[in-house]
Parts: sequence; C-alpha cells; structure tokens
Amino acid sequence: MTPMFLDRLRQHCLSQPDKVAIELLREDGARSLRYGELENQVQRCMAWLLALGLRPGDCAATQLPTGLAFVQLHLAICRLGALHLPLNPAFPAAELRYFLSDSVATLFFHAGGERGAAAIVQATPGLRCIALRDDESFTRQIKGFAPVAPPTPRGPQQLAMMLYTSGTTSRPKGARITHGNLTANIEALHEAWGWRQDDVLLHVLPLFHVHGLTVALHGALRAGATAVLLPRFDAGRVLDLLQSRRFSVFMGVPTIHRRLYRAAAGGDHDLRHMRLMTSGSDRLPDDLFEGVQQRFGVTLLERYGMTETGMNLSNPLHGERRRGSVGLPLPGVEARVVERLTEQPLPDNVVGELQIRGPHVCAGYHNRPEQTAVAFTADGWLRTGDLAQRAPDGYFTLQGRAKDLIISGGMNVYPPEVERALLEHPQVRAAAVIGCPDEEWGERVVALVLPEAGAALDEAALEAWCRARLAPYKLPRAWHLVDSLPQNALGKVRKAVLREQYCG
Ligand code: MCA
Repeated sequence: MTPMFLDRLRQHCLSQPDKVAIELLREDGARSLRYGELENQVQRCMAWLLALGLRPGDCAATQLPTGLAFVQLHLAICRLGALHLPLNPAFPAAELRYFLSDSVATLFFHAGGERGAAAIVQATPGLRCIALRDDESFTRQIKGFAPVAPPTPRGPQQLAMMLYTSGTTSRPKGARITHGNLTANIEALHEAWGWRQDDVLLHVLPLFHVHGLTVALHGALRAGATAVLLPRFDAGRVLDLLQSRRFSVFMGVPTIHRRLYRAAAGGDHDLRHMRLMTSGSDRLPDDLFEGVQQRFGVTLLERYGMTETGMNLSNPLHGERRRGSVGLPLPGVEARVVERLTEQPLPDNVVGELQIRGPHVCAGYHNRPEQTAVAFTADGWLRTGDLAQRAPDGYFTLQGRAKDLIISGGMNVYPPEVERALLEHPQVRAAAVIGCPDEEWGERVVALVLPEAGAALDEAALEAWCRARLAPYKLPRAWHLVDSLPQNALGKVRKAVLREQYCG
C-alpha cells in the first residue's frame, strides 16, 4: 500500500534531518526549519494539542498568517487524527463566527486581536481560543512539552481537514478531506510533475487554500524538497528571487503571473532555469500564456483543481502544454463530460458538465447530507458545475461555468453570498452581483443595488456595510444604484442581461 502523506514526510524527517524543509522569508530576515527539527517540533506540538484536549475527530481551526507556526500546527493537528480547518486571516468576525460554529471547532488559534476573539468565544460555546502572536510565541508554547510519537498510524478513511467552499444556494459548506484524499492527490502530482528531492519551491500563495497548502506545500514536503515561504506577494521581489537561480519550482494564479509579466517589462529576464512554473485556480488567458513564454522563456503548465478534490487535470510536464487547455486527467483520476440533464457521457468535442471521480475526491460535506447528494452521483462522480469539452487526444478545455461563481485573483467569490450580505441592509430591497472581465484580476465583482423607496444609500455606506461582513476580496469594486433589475418569468434576475449592460 502507498504510504500516507504524513508517513512519507516522517521518513524524510528521519532520513535527512539536516536538510532545510521550510524557510520563511520575513522582513527581518530568514528563519528555517530542518526536517529533523520539523519532526521534533510537530511531536511537541501534538503533546501540547493533547494537553489542550484535542482528540481524534475534533476540529481545530487556525486563522494565522503564513509562517512556521501555521505549518507545524497543520501537520500536528492532522497527525493526531483531528481535522484542520485553516481560515483566511482576512475574514471579519461575522464570517469567522459562521465557520467556527458550523465546523463545531473546539480549538481556535488566531494571531491576536483579543476583542474580536472574545466576541467569538461568547458566540461559540465549547470553543477554546488561543492567541499566537507570532512564530516565537508558538515556539515558547510548545517548548515545555516532551515530543510524543503519533498514537496510531492514520488510515486512508481518517479525516484530516475541513476546507470550506461556497455554494450557489447555501452558506459555505465544509468539504471533508481524508488522509487518503491528500495522499492520492499528492502522489499523482509527485509523479505527473516529476517532483525531486533537490527541488526548491518559491511559495507565495496563501496557505489556507488547496493551491497553497495541499498542492504547493505538501508537494515540496512529499518530495523531501525545500519550500521557501514568502508571506506577502510582491512582484518585484518575486522576480528577483526567481532570477537568483536558487529556485526550481513556482506556482501561481493568473493574477500573479500577470503582475510578474508586467514587473519585468523593459528588462532582460530569463527564467529558463526554472524546472516547473504552474498556473491554476482560474483560466490562464491566451495572451498571458504567450507573453510569459516570450518574456521569460517559460511555458506555464496549466492545471485544474477544486477544493473538494485537489488537482484533477494537468498539462503534461513533458509533451505539449496546450494553450487554453487544462490538460489530461492526473494518474488515478477519472474525468468525463456529460449532458447536464440526463448525465449521459457526451462524445469528444461536445460541451457538457465536467464530472470527476477518484480516490482524491472528498468524503462529502460536513453535516450536509442533502448537499452531498446534490453534488455527487450515486456512483461517486462529483458534479463540478464547470462546463468542459474533451478533445479526441484527451486534453480537456473549460468552457465556462454552470454555477454562479466569480473568480477574482484566483479567489472564488459566490455572488449569492455577497447578495445576502447586501440584502441584510434595511435599505436594500434587491441586489444582484455579477463578475465583469478584468485584465488583472480575471474578473471583478460588480454590484447592482435596488434601494428601498426613499432610502439614502451611497457607495461608501454600502461598501462599509459589506466590509464589516465579508472578506475584502469579496467586496464589489463597482456599484450601481438601479431602479429595477431585469427578471425572467420565474422572477430570477437575468444576470446575462446585466453583464451585457454593466460590464462594458
Ligand atoms: C486581494 N484583494 C483582492 C484579491 N486579493 N480583491 C479581489 N480579488 C482578490 N483575489 C484586495 C485586497 O483586499 C485589497 O483590497 C486590494 O485587493 C489590493 O490588495 P493587493 O495588495 O494588491 O493584493 P495582494 O495581497 O497582492 O493579493 C493579490 C494576490 C492574491 C497575490 C493575487 O489575491 C492571491 O494570493 N491570490 C491567490 C489565491 C489562491 O491561492 N487561490 C487558490 C484558491 P482593499 O484595499 O479594498 O482591502 S482556489 C484553489 O485552491 C483551487 C482548488 C485551485 O484549483 O487552485
């Protein structure tokens, strides 16, 4: 049987204790953690977590910036058989409260801000909040604990993580990710992308998503390679680092590649020494694919994934990286295109809904049997809500979305969630949120708001209202106060009409 991801990592810790596993590039200098130290620290951390009362099956949430504490807590929580729920540090208290109560988290590690945390404790019975101001305070916390070995090896069915994903009709739901899912995903990527022990990854992505955590970070650790974490993306700095020839792997979203491309304008930049540069989380525009090729001498490798699955499809490491295509199924992944109503498989070159099956697909949604049943077919296919077609040579191309979703800077924004926040405003009668094409962000969020009669609403008031309720990346970047919203016969807002009218 393939060793589970965490067992594989432990083997690296034992066999190459002196090699740097993680390096963190902070403003005040670099900090690193060797594989041997990582094992020792994770074991101490497990002892601390046990003392805090964490048990297998419990959920422990973190809302921490990119750092060594995050990585160690993540590994320790998963290794104990508990579920790690990583949360975006930008979530305001209103969003946090929902995630913490829905997940029934028992522990919550946050970066400070006592007043906010106190409000959450009051609202969430049974939750213990622990402030970790920085990596040093984490190290101090675990120092007094003797390392403990994991109680039992984790089987593939054991839950490891809870990752929230929004829906078109409901509040965000927690995808239940097992150790088997993580292992299947990382083994497939290890093989497909040819990860090597001497790889050095420049890691600039947020750690609280699949892309940054279970693809980039796990990829490097699975290979026994080195991950260098840069907590804040800065195009000029990243370009300098990539040019330094120290790195071999880089992963980004199109907005990141667009910024690097622009930052390199007029200069003489050659990144051909990079073994692998990938793009994902949103469609890579053709002009950017070509621009990067010309400016850097690198052909970006585009791939396709989801929170519920990790990675599904990828262009090949060797062979054609096809412009506009998300490539072929990864090892162990089944992918098919079906007619949406009958769910019958469609022939090649015909657009339908993309469905995915395999050992990497999550074990449904936490506490949501009805939504799990809606998302999965009886024989285990996940309905992705993405439209795609397959070419006769096996390459898949995405052709739009069947779901109401905006992707901005590689972050998913669900219009119903923003509309719900707007409708909570007593002076808003109706609201519609759409995505408009945007060169830098892929799409930008635009809101159409129908005020109540006599309401005195303006952009600033609406923006402040939303900022208190939603993470900043979900905020509309343009506002339109309207007298009416076009509706179809069923009373549903006709967003296609709005996009035509307001995206110009
Ligand atoms: C930041 N802002 C955004 C976004 N990010 N607005 C819309 N969309 C965004 N994605 C806001 C900030 O809150 C701020 O607003 C303003 O933009 C300027 O911030 P700036 O400093 O320029 O942004 P940044 O910090 O440089 O971030 C841009 C970024 C970041 C580096 C492109 O968004 C990013 O790291 N994206 C990657 C996301 C990712 O990893 N996605 C994977 C999830 P204000 O001033 O008003 O507050 S999807 C996934 O995992 C699936 C499975 C997959 O396939 O990968």
